[in-house]
Amino acid sequence: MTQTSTRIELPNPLDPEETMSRDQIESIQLARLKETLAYAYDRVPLYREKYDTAGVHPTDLKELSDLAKFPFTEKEDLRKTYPFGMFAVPQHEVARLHASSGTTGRATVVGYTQKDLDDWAKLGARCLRLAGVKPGWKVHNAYGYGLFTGGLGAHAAAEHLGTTVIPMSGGQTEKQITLIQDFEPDAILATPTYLLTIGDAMQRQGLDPRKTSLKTAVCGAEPWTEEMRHELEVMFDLDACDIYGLSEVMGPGVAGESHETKDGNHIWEDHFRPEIIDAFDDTQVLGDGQHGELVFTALTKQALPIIRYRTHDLSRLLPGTAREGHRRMGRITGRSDDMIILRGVNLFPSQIEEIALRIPGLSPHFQLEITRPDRMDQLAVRIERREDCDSDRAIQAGKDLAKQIKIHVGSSCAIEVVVPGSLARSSGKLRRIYDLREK
Ligand code: DLL
Repeated sequence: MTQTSTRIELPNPLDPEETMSRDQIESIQLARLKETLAYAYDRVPLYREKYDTAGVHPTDLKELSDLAKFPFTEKEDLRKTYPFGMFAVPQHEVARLHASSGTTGRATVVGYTQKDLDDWAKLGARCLRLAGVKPGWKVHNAYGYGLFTGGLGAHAAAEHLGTTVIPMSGGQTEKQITLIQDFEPDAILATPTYLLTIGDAMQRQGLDPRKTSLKTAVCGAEPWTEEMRHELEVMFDLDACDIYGLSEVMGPGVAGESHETKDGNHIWEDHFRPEIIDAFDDTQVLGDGQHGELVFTALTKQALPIIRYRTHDLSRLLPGTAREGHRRMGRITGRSDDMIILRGVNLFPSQIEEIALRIPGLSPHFQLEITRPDRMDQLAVRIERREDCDSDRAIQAGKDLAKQIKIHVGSSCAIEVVVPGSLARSSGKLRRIYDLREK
């Protein structure tokens, strides 16, 4: 059977909450916050203990700013109560579990009631719609399926929007390429570094990623820069938009970016109340526009209420644009626990990505290695040259990179420009930092 090429424009209405004014959203937030605090206090012993110890009670919340009186929740709280100690509903009401493996310590387990799953799908769909994905499109989902929230979270979002989902999952790059060519998807959902891996593998096979059917990519789950957006957009000739989320707060879809404005993720504030705190002095809640650590309170979650969760993601809050009532978050510069402190200078992998991609001849494939010979921290940047850059030009590009890092970050480092294809490729969230210092 041959397919007709004419596409029917399917209805694609916004949720009414998407167009609410700031005042309307804040009044919803206040009502939901009151309910959430009381709900968590009544049902989760850890919240009750924390609030009793701090001398606060849910009824102390009279206005939104009173939220600052309540203690934070940390990943450690979920670990201490592993696996289900922070759940607020009996197990038979939990429709699904996810978990993050975490690099250290125990996994953190998160749970969802059916209503939580429905809300998650709805919010994820809002993100995809905002990114330009349309009902009726074919969507290739290359986020990993399984305990990671990326695969199933993005899957439900795409279904909710009314697309045809191709549940490819992460990895098996050759197969990804075959499916992209044979099924001709309109959009792809993948981490930015994995999309890069796919494009790179296509080029090595002599295929032109610009000739695929892909029009839109929705990328998230790891920090990426405007320079990387440009790289991916040129590589595939598509629009690449951001999507943000984290398991403890929900999963992908807490916030999403508009393909029209491409100016950062809008947080769905009818379901989440964000705050920015000073990452080094957590008693300070910062104003909009100021840089600090993102903290989220989920306003509607049943199975795992989460109040003032410290994300350790560094960003800032900005006024809404494409969805005026919902604030945006500035691009995440990094995680406070991913920050390399190099001889007193703070450095994030995203800064290296930004600088390197402005230097002709250097590719986005790089790793950072930190060592401590003679009790002095040393940073080495290992980066691949591009195919069209010969080794002489690569030497100069390496020197340029060292110079730019010195100027913009303030630290000196060793640069090794290596041949294309020699560094490990991403199949999901890419590990950039190799810290070889003895702990
Ligand atoms: O990564 C959820 C997700 C899946 C988001 C797919 C987007 C797309 P976790 O595994 O719990 O959940 O990791 C959450 O990933 O705290 C950030 O540090 C990072 N992160 C997620 N999205 C972005 C993004 C998923 N757009 C952690 N930009 C978060 C930068 C991101 N970092």
